[in-house]
Amino acid sequence: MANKDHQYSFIAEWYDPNAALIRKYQLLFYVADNTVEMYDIKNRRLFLKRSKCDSVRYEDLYVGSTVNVHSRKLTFVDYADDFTRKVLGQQKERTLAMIKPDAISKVGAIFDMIYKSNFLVSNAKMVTLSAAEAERFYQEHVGKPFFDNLVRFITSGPVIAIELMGEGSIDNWRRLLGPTDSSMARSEAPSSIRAKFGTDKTRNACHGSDSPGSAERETDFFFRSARKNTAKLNHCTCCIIKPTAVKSGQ
Ligand code: 3AN
Repeated sequence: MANKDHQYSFIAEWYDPNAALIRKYQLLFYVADNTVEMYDIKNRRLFLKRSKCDSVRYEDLYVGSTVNVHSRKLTFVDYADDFTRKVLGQQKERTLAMIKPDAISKVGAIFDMIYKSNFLVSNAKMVTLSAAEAERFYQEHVGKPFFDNLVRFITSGPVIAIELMGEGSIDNWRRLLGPTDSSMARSEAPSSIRAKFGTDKTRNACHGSDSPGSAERETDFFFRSARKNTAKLNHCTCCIIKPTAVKSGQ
């Protein structure tokens, strides 16, 4: 929960369309009175005097978030101090959830479970992995007897990679997933995702990072690396869920 005495500090970027360049600011958010203050980093001067800004909320404070400050769309690209990094890094822990090819038709039910468990979805995309990418993603399993089968399965259709955020998100998502073996999940954790939508140890509906290190590697793999988007679908159209609907958890 947000502590009322805290102030959080971010490096924020704004694309200035007139100058056609990106301007960098330090943005401070004061929880006590929901005020914002900004400094122009290049010119080392106050840019925005501390003032009320209802469009920035505690929930919006994470790296990657986009906020509106007096009609200027700013993106937080990094924490600006160690306190913010430590406190928000913990409260807004990230993990990678991945809906596997066998559960793609259950995407609606899975997102419902995600929202009911109070995770925030900070990134999501559908992709079809190549064999080389799948081998890289599952590098810790290279050489295991189930490896070839796992790569064949995970590349057999599209997957949906989802970055989840929230305190304890790595452990909480794995608890919601249930045991690796879907039959064991049905006996030990009957309301888990794998119990409901999995078939066996390989076709087990969803993946979850198992440690902070894996979470960083796996979320970077899908969302912060140069990999191309490769969703291969026929007869499709584009639907955009607008920011207000996402922010209100719809
Ligand atoms: P989890 O996904 O529960 O963390 P890991 O990381 O041990 O499990 O394994 C990654 C994936 O490899 C699993 N989700 C599953 O699809 C597959 N896998 C793991 N162990 C086996 C096994 N013994 N037989 C078949 N597939 C397995």
